[in-house]
Amino acid sequence: MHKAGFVNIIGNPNVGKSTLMNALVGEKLSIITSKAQTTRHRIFGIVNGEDFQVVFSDTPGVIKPAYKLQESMMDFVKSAFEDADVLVYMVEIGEKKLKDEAFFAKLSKTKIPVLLLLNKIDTSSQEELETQVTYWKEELPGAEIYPISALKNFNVREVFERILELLPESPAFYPKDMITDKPERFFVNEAIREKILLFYKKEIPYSVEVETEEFLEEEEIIRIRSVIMVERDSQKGIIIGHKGSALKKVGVEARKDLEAFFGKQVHLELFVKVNKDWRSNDRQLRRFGYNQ
Ligand code: GDP
Ligand code: K
Ligand code: MG
Repeated sequence: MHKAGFVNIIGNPNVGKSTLMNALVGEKLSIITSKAQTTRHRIFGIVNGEDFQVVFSDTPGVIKPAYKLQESMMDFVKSAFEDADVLVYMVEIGEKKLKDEAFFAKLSKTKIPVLLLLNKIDTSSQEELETQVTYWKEELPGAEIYPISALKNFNVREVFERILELLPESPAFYPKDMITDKPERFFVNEAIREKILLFYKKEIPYSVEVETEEFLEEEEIIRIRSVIMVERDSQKGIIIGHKGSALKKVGVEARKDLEAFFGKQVHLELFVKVNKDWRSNDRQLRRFGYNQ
């Protein structure tokens, strides 16, 4: 018997959804930072076995959209609700229910099995954990609760085993050597965006999009040219930094990650361009893959 299906990971920003997906897949598919809105797209992470294929979806955290980019981020979350065989609803220890009431109501009513993962238990006491489990049992009586630590890989295997039990009998949906739906350039863009999230303050990371114009794989080396798009001239200066030092740091650190990810030497060239108000422009958003 062969099992296959879709498992969608949803929850508030920063609870550890991307950390969990990477742990399950065993690859750094999703970028991770301590900032909300690190994940902007819906990303598949596929775990293949001889008699199973589990297609995990990492999604952006649930927020109330303030501009068009965030609206399409929330469309990714909505669609994650509809096509799942299992829903993984992640909360972190200490957190109360979703800020979006409508979303939470939908979660309470769904016919899809829900696994409620209580994450970051490495940071809590036994007493606090027990209080939280009691709380969530009352809030979401239909869900199965698993205390986990995605970061320390605690109880992740158990969750995976339970998911396998819940999956329907089905042939595989994707080739068995496929681990993601995203092309190579997507991971280049994301590696660069992760460094921008890490190294720059305030609104800078939220005003940035990255586009890879060239990805040339040669025998010994991959040659990459990417453009960092900002909304205003002042932001361009900040990204570049004094004598280019800030941009250089982004390049060096992103290159290290990409060499590990592709298992090959990487040459990375970065440019900065101003693309006015791209976050509010439908045509630009489509170009960057946000409108489905
Ligand atoms: P997402 O926004 O839900 O995708 O969350 P991320 O996976 O990006 O993680 C947000 C932050 O929480 C990062 O700093 C992670 O390192 C941290 N984090 C994730 N899982 C755990 C965990 O199990 N324990 C602890 N202590 N931190 C975690
Ligand atoms: K995050
Ligand atoms: Mg994420």
